[in-house]
Amino acid sequence: MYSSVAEKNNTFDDETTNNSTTKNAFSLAEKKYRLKVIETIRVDAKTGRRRKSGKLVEEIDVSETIDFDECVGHESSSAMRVSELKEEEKKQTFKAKGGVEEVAAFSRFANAPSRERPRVWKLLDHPGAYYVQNALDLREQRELIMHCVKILPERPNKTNHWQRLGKPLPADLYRAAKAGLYLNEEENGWMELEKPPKRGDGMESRAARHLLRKLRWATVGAPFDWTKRVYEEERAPEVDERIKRACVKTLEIVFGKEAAFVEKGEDTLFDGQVGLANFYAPGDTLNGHVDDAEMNLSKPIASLSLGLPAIFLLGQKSKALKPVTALIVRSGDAIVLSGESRTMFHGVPRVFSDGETLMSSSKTFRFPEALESAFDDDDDDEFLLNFAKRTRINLSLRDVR
Ligand SMILES: O=C(O)CCC(=O)C(=O)O
Repeated sequence: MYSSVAEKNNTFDDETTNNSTTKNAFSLAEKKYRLKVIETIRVDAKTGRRRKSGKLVEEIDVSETIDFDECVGHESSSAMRVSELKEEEKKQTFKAKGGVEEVAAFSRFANAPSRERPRVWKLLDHPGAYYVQNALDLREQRELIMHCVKILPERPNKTNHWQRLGKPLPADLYRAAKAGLYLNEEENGWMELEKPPKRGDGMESRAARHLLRKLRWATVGAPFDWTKRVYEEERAPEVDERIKRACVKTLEIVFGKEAAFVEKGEDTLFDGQVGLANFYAPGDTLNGHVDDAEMNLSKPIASLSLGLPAIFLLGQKSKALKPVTALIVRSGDAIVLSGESRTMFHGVPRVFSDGETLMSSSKTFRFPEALESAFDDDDDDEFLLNFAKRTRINLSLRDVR
């Protein structure tokens, strides 16, 4: 039930000290928010036999998560809106990065309705980490979703399917899924079936629609070798301009348009040569890990959320350490990890389905209605929207040099 969208070699659930294994702060937080499905049992009155009668989703307590949609206008204990910081704090925050540019970056969005304007939150317990609300407008979100679903599963980008099959899927997974085609493994192509497949004949798992639903990750730019934990730079295709623009825009919102990311005395601009798209179905998880395979850890990571809402956990440099902050991440928002936070543990213990309600907090999580209306009425957009409403996509871009 709980599949890991991207298997990270550096993930482990417990930390062992003095021969005793103790649950650490990060694993406990993951456990708290994971989807737990309880099987309900019915006892047959006549025979006394116990039968599985259904499934229930256990409620989780989200009272300790930070939901930025509820933070507007007041401070939360561990997050602070950058534009609301006092002047003195602002100077400290942007010491090497130039508060002036930050203000300029905001002024570019001054004409947008306030609900759609980007807002930057500084995560006080994780130095260098920022949450950017409304980093992407609706048009950008739709375009990126379209790119992730139609283009990223294609060669030369690596995917979980390529890794599992030892070779790439035939071209045009999206078109094949839309047309209801099936994988013909012998000819490495797509084929039509005259009759719908029978249950258990193995063909269901070869349906292009099934394969699209089971897409879990795709590389952006240079593919990552999960075994050796290195980027295969010699095979590097260019990062798509749309993805690069969206990530650079996010970094500009946080650090300012002209900002050089001054770390360790070097002036270096973000280049964003490699990235990853993660695709999550509701209930999928990404285990806690640190993104430490890049050569240059002084550069920030921009990480964009699209589609379904989720819980993102940000811990410390060891899984044992507190605090671990739980954020509700929504479509169009972004997380920036820079400085100290760049090597802090993070993960995704929960992705919500569209319309999922938590009775205890009277909260309903949704695929955003406004985003739905950014899709057209034609066949193509309808298919895409249908997929997007059942998926969370995370797009991240980083520097390896
Ligand atoms: O899905 C997310 O928000 C986090 C993704 C992530 O941590 C990663 O790809 O390394």
